[in-house]
Amino acid sequence: MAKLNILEFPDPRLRRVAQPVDVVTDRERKLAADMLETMYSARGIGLAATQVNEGVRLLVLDLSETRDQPRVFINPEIISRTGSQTCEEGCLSVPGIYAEVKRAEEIRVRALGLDGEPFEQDADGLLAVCIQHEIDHLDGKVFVDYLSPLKRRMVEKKLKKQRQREPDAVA
Ligand code: GNR
Ligand code: NI
Repeated sequence: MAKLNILEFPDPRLRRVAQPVDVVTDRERKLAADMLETMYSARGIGLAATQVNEGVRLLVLDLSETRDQPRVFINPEIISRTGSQTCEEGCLSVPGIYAEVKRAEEIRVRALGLDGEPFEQDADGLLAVCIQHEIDHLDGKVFVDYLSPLKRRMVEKKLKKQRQREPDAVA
């Protein structure tokens, strides 16, 4: 396994729209393993391939306290959504920034597993938030896109200041 570099906002590569996986092969299994290692090392609860500069529709998650329940979604699609919830979100690509985002409360997701087999899963609460946040990454979106222009400018300023203080911070 290998730890991968995480792109940081406003890197334009975070804006690329990821392409569907055609056939699930060892390449996807290796990428998923490397992404999980990267996510655990950075103490995140999710990671999308876009964030590690891979243009495929693959995301990994682990919301367990014990950090031993990895989940992988390939070509994920939200097939239904109901209600709304507001959650304070963070993002490994926007370090040190937290802001409230409104999203669907309950979703049903269809995806392929690492075995290439399709499955469907219902999600609510933080799991639903995380899946929506990761699918946004695959579509080239970052959570700060939901903030007002003023708040987004404040985020960009804060990130610039942070980077001046620690110019070579590597995750
Ligand atoms: O680690 C993460 N925590 C988090 C908290 C609230 C809402 C969404 C997230 S996802 C984030 C990891 C990440 O950046 N995934 O893309
Ligand atoms: Ni993120």
